[in-house]
Amino acid sequence: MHLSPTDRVVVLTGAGISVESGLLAFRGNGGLWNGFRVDEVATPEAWAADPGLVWHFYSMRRHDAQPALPNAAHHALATLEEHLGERFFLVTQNVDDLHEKAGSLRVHHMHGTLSQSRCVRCDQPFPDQALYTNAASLPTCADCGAAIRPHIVWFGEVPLDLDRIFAELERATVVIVIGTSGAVYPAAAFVRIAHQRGIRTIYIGPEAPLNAEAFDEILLGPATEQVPHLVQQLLAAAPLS
Ligand code: BV8
Ligand code: ZN
Repeated sequence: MHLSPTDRVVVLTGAGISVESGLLAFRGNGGLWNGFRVDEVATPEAWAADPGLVWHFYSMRRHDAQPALPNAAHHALATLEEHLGERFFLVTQNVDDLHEKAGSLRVHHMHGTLSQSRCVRCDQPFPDQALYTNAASLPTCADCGAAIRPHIVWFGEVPLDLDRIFAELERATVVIVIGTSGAVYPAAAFVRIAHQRGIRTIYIGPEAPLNAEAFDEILLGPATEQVPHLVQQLLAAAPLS
């Protein structure tokens, strides 16, 4: 399929797009992160109970994400953004910065980012690549003294940018979902909104997601193969009519 000059594309990515860059996905390896169950360390309750453990978990992921390089799928999406401009909207569930490293300029991290922290009281995210692995010296806010936490949306917390995301889903003509199991809401519901609007919905990944019924097309395969191929098709010049 090729795009018309009025098509608007929304892309949602998940952990699967970063797998070929060496970053672990959430499921598939028993839902464990180096021995941690994500829903045990990625919740406000876990933070209240043991902030040292939570900072250890996120410091490990910061450490893994820093040297990681974007792959052909990230680059293909940066190319799509370049061609479509404001008719392209990228929202990611990922907290790594591989889309940015590939050159994507407008990346909406609905679940926050590893490369930022924020004071639990001042609530203003700031760039932070530090690793906090000593529970006895966790970071506190220079302005108010309260605890500094990862700028991550945990289970039970409200995702970021939802108003903008829903607005873009209402005016999209194509929704493409890449590398996400469809296990977590509200992200897993985005494709249903698109499907109910009767617009084109495409999934890319090695296996069908849990919300497979909402997709017109499921392109089975790894992101680095399927995404560049799909972007090439989308950008191919429309056949002379
Ligand atoms: C909220 C940051 C209220 C943390 C994350 C019961 C029923 C339904 C829902 C709920 C429920 N109980 C609680 C809820 C709500 C809960 C939820 O959905 N829980 C699930 C577990 C049941 N959701 C929340 O709490 C959310 N908040 O609901 O607030 C609200 C809602 C709306 C409006 C107002 C208020 C907040 C959830 C955010 C949690 N934070 N991330 C961190 O990163 O540490 S979630 C985390 O898991 C990811 O960000 C992602 O969103 C999610 C799923 O991960 P995926 O990206 O899908 O990765 P996964 O491993 O699952 O799948 C990988 C996929 O890649 C696979 O499909 C695989 O096939 C594919 N793949 C593998 N290799 C490749 C590949 N694809 C392509 N190429 C490859 N090479
Ligand atoms: Zn503060």
